[in-house]
Amino acid sequence: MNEIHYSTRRQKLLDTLEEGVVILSSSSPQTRSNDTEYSYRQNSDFYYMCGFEEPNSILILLKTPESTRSILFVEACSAEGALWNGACLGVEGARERFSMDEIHSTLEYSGLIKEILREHTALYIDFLDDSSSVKLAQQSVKELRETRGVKKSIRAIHDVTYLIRSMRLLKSNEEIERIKHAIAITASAHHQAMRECKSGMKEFELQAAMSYIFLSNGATSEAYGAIVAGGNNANTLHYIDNRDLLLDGDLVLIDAACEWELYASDITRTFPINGKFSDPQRDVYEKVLDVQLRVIDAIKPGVKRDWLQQYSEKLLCQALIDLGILKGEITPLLESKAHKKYAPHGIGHWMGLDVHDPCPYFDDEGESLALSAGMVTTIEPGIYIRADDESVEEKYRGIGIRIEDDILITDEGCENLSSMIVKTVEDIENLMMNKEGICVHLMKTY
Ligand SMILES: [Mn+2]
Repeated sequence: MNEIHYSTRRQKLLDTLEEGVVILSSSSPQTRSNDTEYSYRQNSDFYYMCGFEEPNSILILLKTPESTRSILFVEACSAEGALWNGACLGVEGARERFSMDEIHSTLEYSGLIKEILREHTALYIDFLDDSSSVKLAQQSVKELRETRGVKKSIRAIHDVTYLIRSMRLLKSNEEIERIKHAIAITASAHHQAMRECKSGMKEFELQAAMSYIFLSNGATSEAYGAIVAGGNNANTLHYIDNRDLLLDGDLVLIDAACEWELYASDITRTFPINGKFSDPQRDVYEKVLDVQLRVIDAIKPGVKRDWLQQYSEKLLCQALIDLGILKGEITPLLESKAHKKYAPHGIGHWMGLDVHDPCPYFDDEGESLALSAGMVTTIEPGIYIRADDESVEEKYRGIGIRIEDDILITDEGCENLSSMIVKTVEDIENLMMNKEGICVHLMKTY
């Protein structure tokens, strides 16, 4: 992504405003414990508008009836900071790299924001932004209100995230390339987990095998905390302990994926620990896979998200009836939401800069959003039967299965961006038996 990308986005955002001041802050470094920090991750909305990855930075966009202006405030470099934390770009470095109208040191922000706010009537912020940049702006608004002779004053505060996240719904080709790259690395990692899996291993050993592939291919991070859930652990939807033994005869559900240059992937595969599905496992697995394939098949521009959800629930409910897990007619079962006991979560979510991209799911009229080309959604049906559920035949108890792929909506319909990751019973068993099969080798990207 180059500078034109970001300046086009800024212009597009400003085009939707009559006039006003937009303030966006970078993420703040987060303490993990005492004086150690989590690895830094830039605020996605901030990054989307300027591509700047350092902390302690602020982006201001201005619009008057006559003109627009973009101003970036960056941390000034110091020899002390460089010694401990490495060099930052600094004002001069940022001016060389980024095409903003103005770039200043963050130290100049408090003085400049007051001068800026006295020329405007509307302020656009992230309501959850509790950084000093917003607090200083609010303080300035108050001071200006108490100052005689100021011609304009801020009369409205708006949420800027809705505007940005509506833009984030439609991915550019460059964004899709980053998502594809994340998926390619994640594909290698899932295949490696299938190859290395043996009964008697610990869940975290599979996680480690995948992390090795993420890191050795240059992925900056996992896109989210990996779920490696053997046996009945798969029935805890957000299981992240990953410390149990993997047992012969059980399945393992792995929901894990990496982030590439701030863009996420999100993939789940479920496979037999010993390499061979038992008959009951295969029965449930093929039902989930069939639902997933049918839902993906239905994806095309114009289809509404809530229709997709209802369609998937209908298919899952029918699958549960076919398996004998639910008994009765589909219509009353759907109405009473009986299927939710075994298929409790949604069919998917937007994905992009965030693994759960916070883009709108409804339009301005409150209608469920219709899919259009350039959107990326996960499709991830699952069936979960707890080990202690005595209302279900014993052979199915303890089985938890989810299959998740990342889908790009195209003009013609859709493209499964993660279709290279094996998921039929035959392909999984072949890969686990031959350790080769359909094999995506480690890519050298460095
Ligand atoms: Mn997901």
